[in-house]
Amino acid sequence: WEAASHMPFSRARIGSFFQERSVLRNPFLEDTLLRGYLRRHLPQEAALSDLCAFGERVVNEVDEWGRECEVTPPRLVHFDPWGCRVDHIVTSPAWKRMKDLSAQEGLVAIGYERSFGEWSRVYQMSKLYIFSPSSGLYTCPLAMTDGAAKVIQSIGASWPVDEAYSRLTTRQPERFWTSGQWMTERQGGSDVGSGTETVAVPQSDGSYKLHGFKWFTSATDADMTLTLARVQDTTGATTTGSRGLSLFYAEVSRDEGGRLRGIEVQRLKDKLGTRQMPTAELLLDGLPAHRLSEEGRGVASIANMLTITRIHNSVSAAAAMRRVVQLARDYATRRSAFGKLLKDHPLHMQTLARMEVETRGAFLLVMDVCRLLGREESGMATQLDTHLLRLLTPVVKLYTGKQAVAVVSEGLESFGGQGYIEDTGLPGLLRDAQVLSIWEGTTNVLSLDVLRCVARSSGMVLHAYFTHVKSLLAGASSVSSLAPAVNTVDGALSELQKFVEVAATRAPTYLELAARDLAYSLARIYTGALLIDHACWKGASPSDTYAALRWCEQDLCPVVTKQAKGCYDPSTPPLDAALVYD
Ligand code: UCC
Ligand code: FAD
Repeated sequence: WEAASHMPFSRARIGSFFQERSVLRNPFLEDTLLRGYLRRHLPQEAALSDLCAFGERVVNEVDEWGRECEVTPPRLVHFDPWGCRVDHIVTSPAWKRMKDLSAQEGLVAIGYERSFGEWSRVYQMSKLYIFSPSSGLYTCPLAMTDGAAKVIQSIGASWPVDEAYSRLTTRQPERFWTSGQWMTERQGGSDVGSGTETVAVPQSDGSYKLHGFKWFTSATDADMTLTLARVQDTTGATTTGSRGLSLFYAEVSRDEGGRLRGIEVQRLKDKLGTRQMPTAELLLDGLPAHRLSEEGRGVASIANMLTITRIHNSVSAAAAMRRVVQLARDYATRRSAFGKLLKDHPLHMQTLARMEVETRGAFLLVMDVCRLLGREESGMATQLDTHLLRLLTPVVKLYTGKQAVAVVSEGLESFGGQGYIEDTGLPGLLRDAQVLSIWEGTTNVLSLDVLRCVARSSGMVLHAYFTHVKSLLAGASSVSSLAPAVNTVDGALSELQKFVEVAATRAPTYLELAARDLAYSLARIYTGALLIDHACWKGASPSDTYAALRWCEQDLCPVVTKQAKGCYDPSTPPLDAALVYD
């Protein structure tokens, strides 16, 4: 026994070294760029102190609830003990607390109260940005709730959706409703025009009953939903394609027997991530509904919802990057390897600095789109703002969705093996990031949306883009420390402009092949200009300049690089196919 007590390892002893964990601190105070951006654009004390207090709440209260949502995922109870079909989606107490918190904190309401005028959306999204990585994915129902409120507001919040609008945008927890967004069916989530089989049968009172099968419905514990269906005529016929789709509003309610009215929950999805949140397959069997759009205008009418949810998606993407960087840089002050702390290894710092640059770029791009949304909603938007908002919404969603996966993955690696261990909470960040490029439009589908809006505006959205980037650069022309970045962005912009002129004369397949690289080029150039612009602000720090310079070291205009290599020539599609199926 005497000898064993001096042994560092024995049955009762597992060694004296235990690694200190990384500590989450107030995400508002820890984020210099967020605070700088707000000091520049929204310096009102009321907003800043609310964000700071909310940051404390996130650390001290909410983060633990988010964890609880992750480890207590929802489950589906099909039958009650007596065999009656009930289809109860049982969620954790923490998930329910998130709903109350969301109302109290005004996470949707702020966007509609507009207390900060054109900056109200920036304020709201800053709050969601602080909340998102700790929210147990509650940001998903909030995104759809915000999107539904936006659709209702745009068509007019009168009967039958007046009550819904007031509930979606309230701060009173007991009145607060969330909304679903049921678009995807088995045949198509991207191509909803061809994929939607759900039919709407007109009722004598002017309402409808929906019959169909919705293949993915997230946060299915929602109180209401917006959805798409085809109106049947008196012979039972419907119009095919997108032109046959109309937009419907339905409440999720139960009859006296406790059964869902017109809905059966087929099953909950078994998902890679987003496990905190129920995602269900739903059979609609006579779901009572009201048509909100003109017949055949369903896709165009739900587009407002898509804009909002895509912006929320981008906020969550930037927030995931920020969270992993925040934790990784803290960890680097606690973990030693090869005789010194990780923070003192230049190569490790270079890795974290690259993540930081990506995160800063994503943040500024996201916030700029929120700024544009706020301007549009407060009646301040110029034609240029409106064009930019339309163009940049798919761009920011697709770019940040992809970058979130890359940055979060790198972030996990910076914890070594611990980054792979479930109960650190880190793997969940990566699993949840992976969905950001899939739902709300995949990367390719959104790249094609960029082409769609360019074509439908006869190039006006691109004109707005070029004009705005040039104006951002003009403000930096006399700042010598930024000259390399300004020159690079300026050069890339000219190349892009030439590409657009040439591409306009080519066959549609040419543009289709270039779509993703075009979207990336739009994202990188615009973000470069935003980083430069932010670095010119009088309150900026040398790190802001450094971030802009580093961002501009990458290929800012991949569409031109690839074009020069013949990547979009008519010969490539058959070669691509032959390669894939070799
Ligand atoms: O995934 C989902 C929910 C996930 C959970 C929520 C997470 C939120 C974030 C949380 C963060 C943690 S819901 C399912 C989402 N599904 C999609 O996003 C569908 C993806 N597919 C597309 O976006 C396609 O491009 C379609 C469905 C829009 C294509 O449909 P069409 O019918 O072929 O499109 P058309 O014919 O080109 O356009 C029809 C009309 C046109 O208007 P008009 O007729 O006036 O010319 C278009 O200009 O719709 C208009 N339109 C748009 N308008 C189409 N897309 C847009 C747009 N993005 N903005 C404005
Ligand atoms: P597909 O459309 O079959 O796409 C397959 C692949 O083909 C993709 O890579 C896509 O980019 C590519 N592709 C498709 N068309 C083209 C093209 N023209 N050119 C080039 N490439 C193309 N939906 C809802 O409606 N409501 C929800 O609440 C909801 N929640 C979800 C939750 C989760 C966790 C997930 C994973 C999905 C959810 N979805 C929801 C569905 C989601 O929106 C769709 O999965 C998504 O839009 C893609 O549709 P799809 O699955 O049919 O893929």
